[in-house]
Amino acid sequence: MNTRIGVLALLGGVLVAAAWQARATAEIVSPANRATVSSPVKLVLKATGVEITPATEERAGTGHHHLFVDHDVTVVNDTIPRGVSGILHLGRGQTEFVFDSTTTVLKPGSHRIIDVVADWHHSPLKPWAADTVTFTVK
Ligand SMILES: [Cu+2]
Repeated sequence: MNTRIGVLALLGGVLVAAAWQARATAEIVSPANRATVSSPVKLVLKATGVEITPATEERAGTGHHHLFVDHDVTVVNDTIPRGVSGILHLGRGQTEFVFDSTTTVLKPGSHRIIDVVADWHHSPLKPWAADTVTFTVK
């Protein structure tokens, strides 16, 4: 392959990757924004334009949910860190998460959860596929 075609193919690949990511959306279906809920809180997530898979699935078009629980999001071009309190990788491809004594109990009061879909590198899709809800636990 000559160099010029190689460069064009590479650019084409980058554009294709960006195109699928641009169609991806994320939504926190439940709890509803500003809802008052009881513990244990069950979070239900939805995504469109991206296949939610385990983080071990290393291919374009896939990603997994990340939850920032009462935690600000990390820098836009950075990968989402692991082992940080308040940042959860749903790396098995989960689309539901229950906050209970086996995970994290949400104390009574106001909470904010931000869902961010990222690829197998744990890099947020570009543009971001993310959603935020604020709710109150009784
Ligand atoms: Cu991750």
